[in-house]
Amino acid sequence: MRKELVVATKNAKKLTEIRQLLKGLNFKITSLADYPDAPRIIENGETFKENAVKKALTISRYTHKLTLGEDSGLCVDALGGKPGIYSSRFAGKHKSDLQNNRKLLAMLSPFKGLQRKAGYVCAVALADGKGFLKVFEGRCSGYIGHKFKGRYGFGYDPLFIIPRYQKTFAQLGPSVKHRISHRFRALKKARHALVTYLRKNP
Ligand code: ITT
Repeated sequence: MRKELVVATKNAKKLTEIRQLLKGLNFKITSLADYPDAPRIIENGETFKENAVKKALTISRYTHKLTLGEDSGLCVDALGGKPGIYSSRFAGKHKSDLQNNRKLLAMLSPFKGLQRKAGYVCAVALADGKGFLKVFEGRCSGYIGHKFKGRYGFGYDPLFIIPRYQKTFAQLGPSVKHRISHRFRALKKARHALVTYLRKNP
């Protein structure tokens, strides 16, 4: 039987990306959708890494299974790193990606060109029933466009432009995003730890 890896997320689009990026590993990947009574995760860390560890620990303590916590977000230079760890609730609790993106565009309206530099950050933590194992981070830089472009991805992807392509992640789609994204970079490191874990815990 394949070992289970619980991804401690409620974000279906993030989960799809994680599943695609962990393809080929011999895990049955589940998520919080499979654990509707799991405890609420208190995301009160001050960094992406702290929040990723909180997600992994809270859920692994409940499921007693190997768990992956992922915390990610967009950091915009001109906004002093905002929205950062508050990326999913930038426009307020329960607001949509569209509302978050509109708020970002409004706040960046005085800024031009290189002043619109930004980076995505992704932290991935692993924990099992016995406790915390490891945490990894990946980053990806770009800048914020003036208009929504493209239909792939989620979150801030329609505004996040990759300089090398002069296109947004939402235009480039998964074939490019999954080769250079913050999530790809963090999961590439986590993949090694997962392979080792499988070897030691068959
Ligand atoms: P979980 O906590 O349940 O995993 P969440 O969406 O609240 O779901 P985060 O707290 O990690 O997750 O916030 C991530 C937000 O950062 C996400 O909702 C987007 O707004 C933004 N974000 C992160 N990665 C992104 C990506 O690859 N493309 C676009 N936006 C991204």
